[in-house]
Amino acid sequence: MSDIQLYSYPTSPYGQKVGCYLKYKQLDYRFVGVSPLSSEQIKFTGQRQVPVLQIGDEWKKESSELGIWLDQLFPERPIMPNDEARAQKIRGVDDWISQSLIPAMFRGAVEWQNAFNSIANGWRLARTVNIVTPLPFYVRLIWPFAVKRAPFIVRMVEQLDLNETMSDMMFRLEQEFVDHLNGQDYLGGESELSLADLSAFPIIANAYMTGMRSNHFLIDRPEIRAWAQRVARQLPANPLLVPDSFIKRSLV
Ligand SMILES: N[C@@H](CCC(=O)N[C@@H](CS)C(=O)NCC(=O)O)C(=O)O
Repeated sequence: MSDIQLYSYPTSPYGQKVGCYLKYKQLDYRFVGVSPLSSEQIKFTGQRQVPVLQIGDEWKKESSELGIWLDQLFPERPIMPNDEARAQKIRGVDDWISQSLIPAMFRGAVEWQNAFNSIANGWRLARTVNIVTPLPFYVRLIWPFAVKRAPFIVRMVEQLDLNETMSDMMFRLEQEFVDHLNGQDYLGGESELSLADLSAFPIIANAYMTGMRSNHFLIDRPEIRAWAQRVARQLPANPLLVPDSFIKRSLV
């Protein structure tokens, strides 16, 4: 029986990052869905932020720190380079993912480009959450509208430059992603996969793999799709935190 538990919403991009670290490192763990309404499953932490990782009697939060913690405890299949300069670079790319790429994805949930698609996607996400922590029907119904007002999402989106249009922002991020590859196979200009690739993978692949209605920005760019396929080949067929039946498309 595994002594590692990952507490998260299945839809949290930060939780999905940690899921990818665990899956790449081939560690046996238990996923515990956290109720977004009560957070009761993580009451023992005295706070509401997910993901939380518990190993034995110890728990920690902050997704990137969790990856580094896992690498220290389980050095097999490392995700951080030993070399300090390269590790710093990976941390820098990971910060860009957490502070630019993920908030941009949340902006899409707040600033609807196509109301029909956004509502359909919101209901799909509510169904995903409902699998692990059942939600009352009316909560599922209002989910796409409630997400628009969720305080942590509003706070995250407010940190972006909202004078930049959504399409300009997506175009800029696409270019920045390619720049972070620097013509090499993996982020940070690395020839081997690292924490940064595993952090970015679910953000890039989730909407595509779960069949969301969207433009699938980033993944449509050939260099980024080729990168996503390289990463996907090193992960199980379902690298996300959703049941296998939610996977509608494969990258490989
Ligand atoms: N910096 C944190 C961000 C985590 C985060 O924003 N989690 C969101 C879910 S995606 C959350 O728990 N929001 C609820 C809250 O903060 O009350 C990390 O990398 O783990």
